[in-house]
Amino acid sequence: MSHRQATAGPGTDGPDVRTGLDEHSLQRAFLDNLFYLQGRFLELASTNDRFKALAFTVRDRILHRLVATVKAYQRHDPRTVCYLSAEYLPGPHLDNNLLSLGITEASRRALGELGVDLDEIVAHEEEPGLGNGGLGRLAACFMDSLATLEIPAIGYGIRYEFGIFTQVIRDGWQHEVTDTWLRYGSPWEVRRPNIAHDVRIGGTTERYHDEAGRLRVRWNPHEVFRGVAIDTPILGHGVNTVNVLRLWTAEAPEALDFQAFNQGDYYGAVHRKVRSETISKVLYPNDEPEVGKRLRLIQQYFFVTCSLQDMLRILANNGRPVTDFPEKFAVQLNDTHPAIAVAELMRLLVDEHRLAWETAWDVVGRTFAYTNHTLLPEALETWPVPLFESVLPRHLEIIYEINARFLDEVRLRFPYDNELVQRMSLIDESGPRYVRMANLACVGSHAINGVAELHSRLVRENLLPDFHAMWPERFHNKTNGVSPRRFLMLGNPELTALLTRTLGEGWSRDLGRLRELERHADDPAFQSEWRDAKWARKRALADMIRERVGTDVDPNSLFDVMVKRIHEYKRQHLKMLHVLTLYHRIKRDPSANVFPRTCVFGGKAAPGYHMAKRIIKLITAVGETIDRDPDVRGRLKVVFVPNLSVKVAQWIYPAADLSEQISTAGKEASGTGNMKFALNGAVTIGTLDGANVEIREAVGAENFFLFGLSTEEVERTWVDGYDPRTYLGADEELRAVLELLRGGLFTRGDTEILRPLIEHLERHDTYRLFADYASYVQCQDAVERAYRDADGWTRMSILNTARMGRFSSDRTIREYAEQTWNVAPLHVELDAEAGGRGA
Ligand code: NBG
Repeated sequence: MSHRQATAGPGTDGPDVRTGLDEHSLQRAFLDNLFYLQGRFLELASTNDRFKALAFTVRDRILHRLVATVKAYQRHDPRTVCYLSAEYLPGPHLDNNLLSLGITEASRRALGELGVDLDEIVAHEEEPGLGNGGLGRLAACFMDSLATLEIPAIGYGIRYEFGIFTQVIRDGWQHEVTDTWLRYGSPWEVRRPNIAHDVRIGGTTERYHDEAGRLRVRWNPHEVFRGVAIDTPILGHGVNTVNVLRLWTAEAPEALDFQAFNQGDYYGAVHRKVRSETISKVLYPNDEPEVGKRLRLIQQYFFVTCSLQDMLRILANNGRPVTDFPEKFAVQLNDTHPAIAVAELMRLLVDEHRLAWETAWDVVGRTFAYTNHTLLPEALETWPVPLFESVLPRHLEIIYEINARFLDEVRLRFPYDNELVQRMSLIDESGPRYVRMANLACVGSHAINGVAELHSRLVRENLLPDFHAMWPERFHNKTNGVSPRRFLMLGNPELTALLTRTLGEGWSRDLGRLRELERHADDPAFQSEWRDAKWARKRALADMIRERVGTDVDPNSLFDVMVKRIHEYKRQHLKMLHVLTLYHRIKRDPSANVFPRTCVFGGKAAPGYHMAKRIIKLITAVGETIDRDPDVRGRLKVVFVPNLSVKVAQWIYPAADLSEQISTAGKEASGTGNMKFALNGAVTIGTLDGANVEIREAVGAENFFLFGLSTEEVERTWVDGYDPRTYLGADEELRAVLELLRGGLFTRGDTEILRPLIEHLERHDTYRLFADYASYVQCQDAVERAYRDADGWTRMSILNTARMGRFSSDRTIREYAEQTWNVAPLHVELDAEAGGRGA
């Protein structure tokens, strides 16, 4: 096939219409797509029509590079990273793809001539909310960095039809509305009906002897359905590499329908189809106990088996034996959600490819690496054995066999320790029996990592000490990072322009270059440009808040921001205790000199997490009361921005002066929002938790507001005993704040609404808010003093950005590539003949 055929479609008069990056080609392509793909012309086109026409224009250019990439991968057959993740939060694709292709301004001009506003089109895109928070967004940043670093990779996951719910605030409370990201279809997806794999569920197993007389196991499933691949291309920034995000959607196999149809069971066939499709229907919100969620286990197995079968297919296509699996693929388990992969690969290799157990186990051990993302005991996945057996009977047998061999090894190494054997067992037998997914992941992986220095140490010392004692060489740290393309360039055009003027082009791919900013930290002219950039973003956020929340915020006030999932360990309510302290000071003395502050909150609560929902109510209730209070209005403001998403967050990070990272020490594995804020020049107030520790080291203690107990001090409160009332007794301001809350002032006299929150704090205070309160308030007073000195604050802001280069996800991915995956970049050239001009 000639390249011309491949690049010039019908109705076009040259290859450039589909591949050209100049203004003219883009304009032609946009109009062509409007006309031939949607049957629309400009005057009648809706915003959605225009969005699609531009998206397809961009997609052509990306598919052009995808083809070049796949050809290169076929020619070189490189070792490939397979990232297994139940969640991805890529954000809207259009803006990022325009940026990666370097055609944002050309597109703006091309559309502008037609009277079409690029920003309006970009704002129209609905993002795939296929994740809960940090873990899913990290996976998306990793996909961005893998492509940008030209590393061959596939991101595997689930194409949920309904992603994370849409949050609406009604009467101050969170309500959940189903997500509709597919309402108009997604222009980025490429459906691959020929890439489909069978998925079996339930049933029984049976022993038999094969032709050679060897004992084998057959799985007779109760149900079979199918996973079909839907690819989303992920283009690297400024390179030609396009990797794919391959998400599986569940379908009924045609064969089954057909059989039922022949037997006259038409409705049965339809029901089976509907049941199959429910598997990839909806994303589970986290923070709720997993136990009993049969569908969730099926989802995990579903995407894992499809992905592993897909890797085996690729291996076979390349003419390589199954034993080459670990040479071809480095498979990363993003938390324990895909940990069933350890047993599934054993099943595929032993039962289907007929490898000997030992050979298969060697393949498995060289293939997988596991990342832990949480220390919260309630978030560690376990499955009740009866449930597990009913869904995956063969896997339970395999897990028993892995366990028997593994525990033999443990007994040999530590012969006198029976309790150790019980702790390390893949099966928890202390009460009702559970399968422990973290233990399975550890046993089946050659590398195990945490996501920040502190977290990795706590994983070694507190979470998995027995595994660390057994295999210290497997444990390591990979501190998280974030994509500077997504979280600096896209969200913060003014700062981006200033950085490019100062540093030259290309800094986002070599983020260490931000350090050169240090030279300008005290330069008044540069400081003034820096403040202008921040001001522009604060004004833009103020506009967004006016539009979405219907309230006015003053860009001259200190923007004090906390956006992340709502969780008690993250302590949004500690921030509220500070807000109430300021409120109390103003009420007590209306002439008190409090610097005007706008406290911006955002984040979703899991639908079943009632305390988190009450925290949202607390925030909105205080916000409303303040707005009604002439003493306080204009000096203190609390806003809750609904429905935090990647898209919304892109407006928020760049506008922040102060970043709130105030979790109880030892609870936040890493945090990545902390990095996004600091990269955009916000100064952090935070505890010594997660990656805060490393951020503080990087930016310098004098440019970071530290408060609160350390992890060790928090641990000591659990050993020595902790009584929140001691703190209450000793702190007059805290007492006053609690009285304010109790009195019903913020809930129009209703004293029941906030009671569970208050009572929990006074009786238990699991997350040690009272212990950290005084230190937090003092620290906030120091923040206020610092903020009054505009030059000093600007200097801190500049130094924060300047020293955040290490928190690019490019750095994280380089570390994984070199230390865990052993993969190398593969440069992709664009075929000149095919009409492309490489970026
Ligand atoms: C989250 C942690 C964050 C961390 C992200 C990404 C889960 C299970 N964990 O602290 O809470 O930044 O993972 O590593 O979502």
